[in-house]
Amino acid sequence: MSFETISVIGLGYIGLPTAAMFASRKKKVIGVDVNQHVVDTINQGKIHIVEPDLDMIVHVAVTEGYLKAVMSPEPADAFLIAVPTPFKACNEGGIPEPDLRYIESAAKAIALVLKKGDLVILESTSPVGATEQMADWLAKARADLSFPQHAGEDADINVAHCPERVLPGHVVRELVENDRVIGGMSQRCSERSVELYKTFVQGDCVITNARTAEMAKLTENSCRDVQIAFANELSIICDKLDIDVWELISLANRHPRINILQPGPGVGGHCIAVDPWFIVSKTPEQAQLIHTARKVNDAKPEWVINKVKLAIADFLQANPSKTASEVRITCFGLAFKPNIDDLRESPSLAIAQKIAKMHASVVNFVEPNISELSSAISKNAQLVELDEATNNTDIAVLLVDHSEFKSVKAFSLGTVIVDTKGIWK
Ligand code: SAJ
Repeated sequence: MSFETISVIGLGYIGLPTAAMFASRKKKVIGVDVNQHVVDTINQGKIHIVEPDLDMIVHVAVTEGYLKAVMSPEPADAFLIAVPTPFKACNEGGIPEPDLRYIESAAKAIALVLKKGDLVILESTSPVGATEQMADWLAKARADLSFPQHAGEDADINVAHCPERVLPGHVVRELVENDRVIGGMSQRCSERSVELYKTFVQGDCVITNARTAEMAKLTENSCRDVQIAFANELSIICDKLDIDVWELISLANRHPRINILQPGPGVGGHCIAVDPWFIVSKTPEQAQLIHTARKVNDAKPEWVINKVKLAIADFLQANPSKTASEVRITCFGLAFKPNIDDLRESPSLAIAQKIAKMHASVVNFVEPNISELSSAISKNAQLVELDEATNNTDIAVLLVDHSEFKSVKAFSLGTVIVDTKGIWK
């Protein structure tokens, strides 16, 4: 049976591009989101997130009638769940547990409209066992239908985990080109999922089971987290030993089997700093290295703040006529990585805010990808243009390697630079 109507639950950074890709292949797509503003924006043919090329695809999909957004699920042949899986708050130093409440409410909402033959795919990054848990929620809500955990290949409803793996900023291309891991709860679940994704995916769709698919996604992001932690630890060691870490890494990377990542102010975003905890919380005894990497990366912002404190002390020593409140500080970059406007879970933003909080006068923030600071961010801080900032600062704190910053040639004499990305060294 082919998929005439496809529903995507959660129209965020993954759900909306995925919905748009199906719609661009002339499938009827019903996007579902609990946020009225998101639904209205999409139905006007616009988007509420920043992602290159997505605005155009959504505009065409909506105006041609292939994509519409609604607030509660309607019947469809396939449902893709792309809702957030944050972790629950925990005490400092504790191990955060994943919070599956959005998956649970999505499952309960689609259960109402499920019919025999439908396919349900969990795309949200999830701890091992979440797909089985979701299938149990569905089964509880619909005793009249059979599910793969009980009926296997003969189930009325097929269920799979197919994790998204696209890089923000390159989502449209990566959705089409990346390989997909397809973790069905039965062989038939996997085969039906492959059939669905082949609507637009040009990469390979590789079949496995749901638990392995869940772990594959967590493994990818944990691997990156561990590698970044290695680079961050190196940067701290090199600082102590008075060695330029960026030169060191570029030398080591000349070895044919070495590829060290880049240090920075910490690890941000909603994936790499989150997903490893899903492994650690499930297997705390076994996941020693992954846990340590998380701690190393989470500790980096505090290390940067200490560097800024030392820079202020150095500046005051060199300028004894000045008081602390006269020191002009500028933080360059607030986003969680270069050339995007996304400030969520950004170590750079956290550092900049902490500096503003501890400083006795207003701190300048430069972030070329946003036009204003929200009131929550602007406490003791103001957004300034790059040119204005470089000429009027005593302490320059480089937090993100945005392209605009790479062309900065020089600061006034005496400016103390704290460069977390190695572009102004
Ligand atoms: N970072 C460094 N040094 C580096 C590379 C990155 O400090 O050498 C930092 C970045 O500045 C940022 C954080 O790590 O703060 C994460 O950035 P990222 O570009 O590594 O990854 P994300 O979070 O944008 O996207 C990741 C991707 N996963 C992998 O590359 C394994 C993407 O493919 C996933 O789909 C995405 O997580 C996700 O949604 O899980």
